[in-house]
Amino acid sequence: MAQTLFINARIATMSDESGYGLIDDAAMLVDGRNIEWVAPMGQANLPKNVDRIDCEGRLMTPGLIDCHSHLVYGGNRADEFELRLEGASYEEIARRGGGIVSTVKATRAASESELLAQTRPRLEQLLGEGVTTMEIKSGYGLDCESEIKILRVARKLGELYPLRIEKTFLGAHALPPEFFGQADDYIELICKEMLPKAHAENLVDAVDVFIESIAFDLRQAQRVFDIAIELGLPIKAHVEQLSDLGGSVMAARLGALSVDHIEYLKASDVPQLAQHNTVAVLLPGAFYVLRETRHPPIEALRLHQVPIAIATDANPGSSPVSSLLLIMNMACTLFRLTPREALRGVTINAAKALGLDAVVGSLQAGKQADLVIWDVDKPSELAYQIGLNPCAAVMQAGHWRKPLMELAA
Ligand code: DI6
Ligand code: FE
Repeated sequence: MAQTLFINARIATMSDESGYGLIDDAAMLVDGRNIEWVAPMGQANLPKNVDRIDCEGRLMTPGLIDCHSHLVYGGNRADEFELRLEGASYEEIARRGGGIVSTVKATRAASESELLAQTRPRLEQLLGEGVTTMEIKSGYGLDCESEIKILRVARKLGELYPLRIEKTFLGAHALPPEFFGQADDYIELICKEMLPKAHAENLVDAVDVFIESIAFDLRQAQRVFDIAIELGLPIKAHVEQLSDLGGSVMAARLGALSVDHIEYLKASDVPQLAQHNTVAVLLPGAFYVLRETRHPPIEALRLHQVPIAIATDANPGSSPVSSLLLIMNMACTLFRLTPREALRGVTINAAKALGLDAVVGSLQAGKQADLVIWDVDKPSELAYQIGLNPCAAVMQAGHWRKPLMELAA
């Protein structure tokens, strides 16, 4: 099996409890798909006759992980963006058939190959920034066939590009127009047909529900989660984004991998996340676009040592964002996360939010060799710069995705 030896790297291993796990002058051996060892240069026994990459002091981090996205959708909402800035309200736009319903229409109308073509540029942007694992949700189809179409496109992207895609079923994202006034009937359809069918096609790695006054209530969410748990699928939830319905506590008690958004989560409910090992996923892109002013309970999350992840929430309405580096900056500037928390949020804690932390998210022996080499000296530079992409090389599962020709010793 091919071996690659990295030397003279500053490695943010992200393998300790709360820091960067920084080794200033490090070597690392990759054997096949996995990391064999990581060690300070002075203590390493450097093998001969292997591919040797001199990082010349550059920073190496784990491959980045975007643990919450709605990347696959049809059309865009630029017109709505323009209308809103010209004074139209969200309700007016919705009445004119805009908003989420317009994305559902465009997504239903698009063929699988059209959806794929429309998603590629967004994914390629993320790949260019060193993303090696990506979660993609359904939720703009809202009927059996269209939800399955989105999940097939997500799977296809994972076959076409060298990255890992985690597929999340979010049939309970919004009420489709044809079910107006019949939310319980739509939930019934999800439980009886949509989710079981998608699962039978092996298209579901996790199940998500949007719990909110404009989406689904606790009782409806519980029905979907009951089926997910019956099928052995992990759950997660969009919760406390616009109001506090108690969705975070409910999802955590059911063992949710993550609760996402949580601007309206009460600090007094945070211990329940800690108790159930649930990750808090913060989405500063949606906070920014919606000009939200209420902050997630960051101090309480820190106090109770709840792992914090951050993600793009890439979607055409509230977060038309295809840059995880920008999200790191936003998390620091808008939520006052530290650069260290931001990097943990797109590596080890994002891996936890996907239940993949035994495999990816940090650079340590036995984990998959997903890594990025950056043209920077210090990890804080990744969150600090806006609009600069210092990604110099990417390896995924031991294969060069973006090779380091110029760095080869
Ligand atoms: N929360 C959001 O902000 C988006 N979905 C969700 O669950 C909005 C989706 C859209 O406007 O298209
Ligand atoms: Fe979302």
